[in-house]
Amino acid sequence: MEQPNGPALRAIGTTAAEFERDLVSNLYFERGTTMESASAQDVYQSLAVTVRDRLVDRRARTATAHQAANPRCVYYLSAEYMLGRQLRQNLQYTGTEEVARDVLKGLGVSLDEIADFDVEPSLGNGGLGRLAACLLDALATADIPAVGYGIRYDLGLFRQAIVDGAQVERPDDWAFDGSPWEFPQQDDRQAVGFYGRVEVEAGRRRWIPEETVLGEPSHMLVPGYGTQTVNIVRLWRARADSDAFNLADFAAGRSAEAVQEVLRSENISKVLYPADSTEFGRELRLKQQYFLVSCSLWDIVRRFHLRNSDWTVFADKTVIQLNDTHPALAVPELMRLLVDEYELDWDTAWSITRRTFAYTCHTLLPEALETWPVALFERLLPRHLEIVYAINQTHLDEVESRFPGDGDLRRRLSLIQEEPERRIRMAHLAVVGSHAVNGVAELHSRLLAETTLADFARLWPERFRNVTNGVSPRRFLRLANPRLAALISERLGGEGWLTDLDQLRGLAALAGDSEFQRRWRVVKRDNKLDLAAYVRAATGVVLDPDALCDVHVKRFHEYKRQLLKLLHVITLHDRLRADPGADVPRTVVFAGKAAPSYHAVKRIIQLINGVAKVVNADPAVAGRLTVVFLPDYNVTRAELIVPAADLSEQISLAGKEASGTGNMKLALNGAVTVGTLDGANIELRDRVGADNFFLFGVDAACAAEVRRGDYRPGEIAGSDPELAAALAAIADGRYGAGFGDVLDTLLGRDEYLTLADYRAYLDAQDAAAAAWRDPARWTAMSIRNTAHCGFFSADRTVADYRDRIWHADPVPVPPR
Ligand code: F55
Repeated sequence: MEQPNGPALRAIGTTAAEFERDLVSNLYFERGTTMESASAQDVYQSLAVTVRDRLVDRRARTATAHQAANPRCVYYLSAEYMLGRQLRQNLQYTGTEEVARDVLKGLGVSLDEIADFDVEPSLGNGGLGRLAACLLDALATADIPAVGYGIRYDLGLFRQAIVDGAQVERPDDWAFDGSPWEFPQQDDRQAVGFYGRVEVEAGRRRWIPEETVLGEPSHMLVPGYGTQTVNIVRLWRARADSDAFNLADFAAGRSAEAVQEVLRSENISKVLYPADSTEFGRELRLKQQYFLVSCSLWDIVRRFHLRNSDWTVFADKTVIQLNDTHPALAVPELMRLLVDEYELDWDTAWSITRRTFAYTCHTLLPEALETWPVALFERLLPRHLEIVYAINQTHLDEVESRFPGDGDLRRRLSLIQEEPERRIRMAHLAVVGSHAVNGVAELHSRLLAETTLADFARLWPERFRNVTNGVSPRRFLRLANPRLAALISERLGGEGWLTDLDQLRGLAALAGDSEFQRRWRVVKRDNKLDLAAYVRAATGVVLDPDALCDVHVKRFHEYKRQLLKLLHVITLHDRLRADPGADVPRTVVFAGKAAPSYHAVKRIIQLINGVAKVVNADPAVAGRLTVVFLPDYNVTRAELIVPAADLSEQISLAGKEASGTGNMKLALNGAVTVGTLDGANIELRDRVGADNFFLFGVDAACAAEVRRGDYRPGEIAGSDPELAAALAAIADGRYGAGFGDVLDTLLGRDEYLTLADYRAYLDAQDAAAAAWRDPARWTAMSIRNTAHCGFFSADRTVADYRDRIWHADPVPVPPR
């Protein structure tokens, strides 16, 4: 986008009159209607464009400033982004929320009603995708030149409905009613090749693809908070060539055949794969990965050439962060571009490539490390396979020279796994092709270097580092919890904390102040009323705003142990039937999606719904215990639940959760954590203080040891009467018949040590209940959680990436 110089542009202002003029004019010229006859959808679309336009001028100035400074740019490659709704964010970042509210009111419309038409693009599965969005927010806020690259899936992560207690997946056609935040760029399409063969031409190898698909970029604006910088996230959509439609077939009545080629091409960006953590091999997914990488690298190189001509400075101007291994094909693709297309010699190209890439790993689960069958890879990307082999050869030669004769080590470090079938190890490719490798929390980075990537850490210790995750305080406090944000700003004397989250420390002195505590509790209660209104409309369940709001919200996975929480609920149900004073009044909220093919956790969702039905209908516990499963957890739902939570469940088996980020969002909003020594929980506890955190459970070392020994879950169940009773209640069909399979996983292997941690978990919950009975004590804990969460700002995370990996300087954008 160019700086508007030439003919004068219509000025974009922030006064009510200017806002109203633009809104009405957008309604007229974009929607072809007037206020009198506009639908709510018309008003929403025009409002969105009116707000968006207020960022366009900043974007133009940002592009100009970047062009002039020729800085080092950060390119974030991610197959997933969970950006969340855009309207309120952009109103806030442009400072037009009040103006918009007043103007709409004057026109007889309520902003809150219109804002509900805003649809979140759910282009991710969970934490990894949301982290990408938080980092983009913090990058722009830090004035760092950055572009996020991703895929514009037509269908985002499935929408979850609960039918007869079970998860049902529905397509998420998020842009169905229009997508006002996007700028599609049909004139910037880029051809991507697949299949074909490698030809040798004058001694040079060149890939001749057999099939091409067009990548069409569409970008969304990523404004920084309190700054003029507006970066972009560029999402690629697959398009068939315009002559792919077979007119002859169509004319002959073969309409399905006529569109076959169009569909085959456009299928590439049709749907986000709903797998989280379990590896699965699908040709279309590999195609998606290459599609993302090929389009994005072409764009990165094009941008480089706008400002530079000499390849030797490429890595000084470019850093490409790989968000997990999904975009790791960028390593051989950059090599192919440099060697085959730009004719650099191999060693120069390899040095540039390594200096350009950095890789973030988000897991420890071996089953989540991506590998691709060599046969498939060879068919789809024959030249890339040759390049991977060549990289592997140099790599293994280095291993041999450093550790002569250690064949076993060579086998373990190879980019190719040989047994049971030959597969390419994408994590190894990413490590070998990068100058920096990071985990996402202290424990995770340590375990990566000690276990999953131990051989690499021995080979290149200098490449390994930690960058603990963080979350955007703008989205997860200011936007999600305006009441708490207002109270904080009032006490801290301004909004400086929004970009300097350590300032929250100033609240610690108020932790014991009874008037401040009262205000704090009013905010929490009001947030619970909002949640209750939503829950009632969505599920019919009525929540008590004075009950302890206990939340377990995140993707479903056995390691996250939703089942442990459910055993606690069942035990509470038993206890309360015998003694109504056995626990504090409590609402337990579950939310999260299960991968459609992950049968074991879909059964747990059914069991949760079975328990909820029985407990909520049991007069013996009415007003004491309520259980809800809130369907379709996404960023928007999180923004509703997180501000209302009192107790945050972070109960994964130690050593399994890489970091977690829900733990940070909840603590920031004053929820107290009950958690294990896993992921970033450890750092959270260190900061908020052991007194303000309910710790329980085996640690990672102990968990590994238990797993190695002969663990007998049946014996634990036999020796703990309350646990035995909970299991018996499930077996007896109290919560629905036929949950024997769930019991079998517990009493058989109990892979995630649910039974081993049960008693310690109940004790921690009893301690939490005791603290809740003393409102002054609880509120002080809650305030201290918020006060000591500054470290978990995504701004700190970005500062760490900048200092430890990117070495990219900010480029301030001058105001107009
Ligand atoms: C998505 C697709 C595939 Cl093929 C594999 C994994 C995923 C995915 O969504 N992973 C994910 O969300 N990982 C999470 O990343 C977070 C951000 O670093 C961590 O906080 C969290 O611990 C980790 O599980």
